[in-house]
Amino acid sequence: MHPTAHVGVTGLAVMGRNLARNLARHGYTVAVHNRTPARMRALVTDFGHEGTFIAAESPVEMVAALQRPRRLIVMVQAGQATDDVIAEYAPLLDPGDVVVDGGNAHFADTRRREAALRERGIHFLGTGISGGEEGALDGPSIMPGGSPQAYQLLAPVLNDIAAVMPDGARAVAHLGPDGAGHFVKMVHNGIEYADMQLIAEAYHLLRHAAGWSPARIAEVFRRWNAGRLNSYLIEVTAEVLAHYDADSGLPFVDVIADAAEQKGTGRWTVQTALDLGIPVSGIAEAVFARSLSGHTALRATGAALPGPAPTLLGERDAARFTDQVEQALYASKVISYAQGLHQIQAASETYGWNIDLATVAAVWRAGCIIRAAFLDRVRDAYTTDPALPSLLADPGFAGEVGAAQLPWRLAVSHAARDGVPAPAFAAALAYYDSLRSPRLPAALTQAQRDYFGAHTYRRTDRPGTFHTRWDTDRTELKSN
Ligand code: NBP
Repeated sequence: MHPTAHVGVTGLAVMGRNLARNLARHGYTVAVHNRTPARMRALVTDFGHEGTFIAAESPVEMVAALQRPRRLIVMVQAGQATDDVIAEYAPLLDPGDVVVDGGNAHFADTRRREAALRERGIHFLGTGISGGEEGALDGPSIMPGGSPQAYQLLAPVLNDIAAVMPDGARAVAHLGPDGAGHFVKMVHNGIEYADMQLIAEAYHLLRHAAGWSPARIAEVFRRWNAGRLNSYLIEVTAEVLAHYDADSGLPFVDVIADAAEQKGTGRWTVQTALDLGIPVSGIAEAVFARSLSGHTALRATGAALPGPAPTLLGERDAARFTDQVEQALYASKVISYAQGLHQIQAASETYGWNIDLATVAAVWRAGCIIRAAFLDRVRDAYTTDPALPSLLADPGFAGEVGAAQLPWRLAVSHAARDGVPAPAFAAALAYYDSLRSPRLPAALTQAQRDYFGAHTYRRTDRPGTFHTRWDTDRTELKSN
């Protein structure tokens, strides 16, 4: 086999197949391989007319087909499958070749794989790809992490196939070394969970409070989509809510079982945030809400628990409430981005990645699931001050969230009063109030810890670490 392929793609399920087609449509000669060859053959048969594919029946054929330095994109299931594929290819590759893992790998795995391949002189680019199968075909948001040399080898290719951003730039940028790209993609997914949960809570509140049909609420989302909430997820929500089930004639959302599933990246975001000590309560509530929804037996038991009698708002009050919900949704969305970006900032410091948050916000503006108009402003905030300690430290966002606080509080209190669960709205508001509180009850918590565990405490009036002998009321200075 002549080495004529510019790039190879192995793993041709929905993502790999569409990414290979995207590459071929951009004029690249693409060598394609899949463990089960039928998938590879189907791709060449069905889409061969879209560009130049080289059918590789084995990893050996794949490697032989690639121009040097070889560029191999792995698009298989995250976890063991990715390790298996790397183990299969690594002995066949040469120093200077580059392996791109485009799957949803855990960033710790990416760090491990990058280090192992570096030992052999092989570059490794751990690359988050967002946008689902449609994005993979038409232009995803691409979040690569690896050495600058590895990125340089792939940059022109990734640039060609990435989504086009509103200002004409491409939704791809080198985010940092080893696990940086997959970490950013993981947090992207965590924010996606929060975004979706907040939207779901807004819908649920409107349905309960106003008694409106899903189709009428779809109109509200359409209107919101023309304003500051403009985003792919709000657009999708309007489409879904306006959709009727062809069989039953019922609103589509009413015939779907209310048990949400998850693949794991949201959970990883929360687990990692716990390890880093970063509060991502909005994202965590979204993950927990999905989990709780799936506990069918538990929910059946809970169905008998008492709650308040629901109240239905009249038209004028419902219109006012809709505005409150919009404000609550926007403010809570800003909080979940603030939390996610804080997590990226913390990981960047821990792992020495030097991630630029303006660049992160920029590559999320197109192609990916959380693409939203307001990301232009998030990018601008971090361009103005790359060391911004929080999105809420930006005067523009602080002003908007502050202006939304009263309606936000009214929406959350309405939910509590009427017994409609709105955990992500409430968590976001509690985070906001915690940030602005001059004193938190953590002082009491620390005193309790010292009481039962001699865990010591610091004082507000003098330096040092202290322990109080609570039986004798004697305070000891433990360290300065
Ligand atoms: P899947 O995640 O469903 O993986 C299926 C692919 O992995 C098939 O090509 C399969 O080969 C291959 N594979 C497996 Br499973 N075990 C293997 C092994 N031991 N050796 C070689 N190949 C193996 O595919 P996907 O949904 O296209 O996603 C691909 C990657 O992209 C995943 O990491 C996913 O997390 C990520 N991702 C997916 C989406 C999405 O919307 N689906 C979005 C963003 C990122 P076979 O055909 O022989 O079984």
